[in-house]
Amino acid sequence: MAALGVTLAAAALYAANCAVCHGPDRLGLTGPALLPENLERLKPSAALQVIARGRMATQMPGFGDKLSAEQMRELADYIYTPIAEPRWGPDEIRASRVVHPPQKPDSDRPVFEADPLNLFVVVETGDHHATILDGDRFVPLARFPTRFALHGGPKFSPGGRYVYFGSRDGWVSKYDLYNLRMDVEVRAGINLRNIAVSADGRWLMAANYLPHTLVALDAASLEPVKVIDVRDAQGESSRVSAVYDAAPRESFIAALKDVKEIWEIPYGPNTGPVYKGLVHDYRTGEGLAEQGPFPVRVIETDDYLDDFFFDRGYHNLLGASRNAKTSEVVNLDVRRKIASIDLPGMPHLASGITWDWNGTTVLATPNLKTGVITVIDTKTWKVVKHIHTLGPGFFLRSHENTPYAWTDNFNSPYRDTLQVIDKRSLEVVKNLTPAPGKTAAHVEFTRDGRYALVSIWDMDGAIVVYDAATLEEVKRLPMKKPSGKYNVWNKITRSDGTSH
Ligand code: DHE
Repeated sequence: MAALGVTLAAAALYAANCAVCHGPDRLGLTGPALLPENLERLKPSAALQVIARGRMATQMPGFGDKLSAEQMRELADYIYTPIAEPRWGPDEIRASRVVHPPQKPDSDRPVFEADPLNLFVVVETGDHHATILDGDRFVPLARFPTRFALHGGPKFSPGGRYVYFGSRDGWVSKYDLYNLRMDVEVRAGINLRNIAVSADGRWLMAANYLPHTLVALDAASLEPVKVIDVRDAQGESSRVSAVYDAAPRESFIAALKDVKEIWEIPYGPNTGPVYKGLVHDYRTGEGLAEQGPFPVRVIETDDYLDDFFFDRGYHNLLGASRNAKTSEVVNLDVRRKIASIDLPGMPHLASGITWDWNGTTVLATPNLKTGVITVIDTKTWKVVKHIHTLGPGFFLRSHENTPYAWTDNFNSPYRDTLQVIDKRSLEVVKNLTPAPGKTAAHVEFTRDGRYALVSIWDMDGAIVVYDAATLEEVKRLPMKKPSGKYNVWNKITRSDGTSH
């Protein structure tokens, strides 16, 4: 009874102080959602600090002089209390859509002089903004607010005119790079992992942790086309860890967190979406055709696989589980495991890259728990080398026109130091510390591969531009905790050295 009383008191405190921004149901409004699933990355003690002092560079005020210490603790406990899985179906998604009308008629050509294919989209997580950078002169062309806490790489339309962002809170935003303006936004979920855009630019698929859905949107209007309830044949539902566009296969591939399945969802002209309106239950028929638009082909796996890397042709994927020490190679054509690789360091396969080496193609991946870059032959699926680094890293990047791959030591005391690996000798050839004491991570090259742009992850941070051949710094642009940066050309041409 006492516990119920405390919860009721906390609910009242929440309604009086928080609901106006975070929503009466805690699903988020102008402020982010306050649910255990959305707060996974924030310790309760840190949440208490935010309630007391507010959050810098956001509209979150501090309540330290309004509420007692006890009331703030009750509130902090309350926001970590689970709620029944919220309903977020086609109606809620459609109702959330925000269209930003243009100030003047849109141009179908870029409104600036810079090369539209050598732009960088820089995500600044410090104050939830994005900067559009001219990749030849390294000058910002625009800076605009984004939704709270973007995650995963932004995705581009095939010609590079539009860029799409996904936020951890479920928002999908479409930005027009030619007219430098936000076009339309929609909330596809409550807790979203990432988004993928089909190779033909017609569809966008959003992967959600909450609810357990994949949401197909029309990429032009961001109207929902289909909400797929994610369950295995036994009815067990699953969070979706990530969704990828497998362009050569004309399909989306989804990694599932809680069931031992990989899902392939074709969107091409033969098996893809014939627009028949919304279909909610994909398991209504035996064949793909009966499933309506975006049918699901299920591949059963031996383990839970929630992080993927695809070979160049998208015939095979390497899948890792956050819990296992072994990764599985799954052939998507025969739809079964063809090899397993011992990878105990928790590989971060989403950051893997490939290059040609000694007559074969190798895949290299950082590891989140061990200070090695693992290099794997994609013909034999055998480990070629473990390249030892200063500490566990997060991202790995290169470009066709450079002999070097760059990695970080994000999860270690050496997080301020980047390491440059020679792709021929598979040796570390240089350490770079652009801002001592501040995390340096995530590299992206210009479209010609001449320059490498590095993020300094700090409120008083920067993008540091290096000459990719001499490894000398050429420019430094102040930014607010820039996380990733994404070059239009490298993305739309699916450069081997970058994420897709
Ligand atoms: Fe990410 C991409 C998963 C934590 C920054 N991250 C991805 C992708 C996956 C993934 C599957 C590829 C999807 C895509 O780009 O479309 N990330 C995970 C996790 O499972 C993990 C470890 C825990 C979690 O809670 O999500 C995780 N990621 C982080 C962070 O803590 C980072 C460093 C800071 C942040 O802003 O959240 C972070 N992840 C990124 C970035 C990318 C990313 C910047 C895009 C990389 C790219 O170059 O494409």
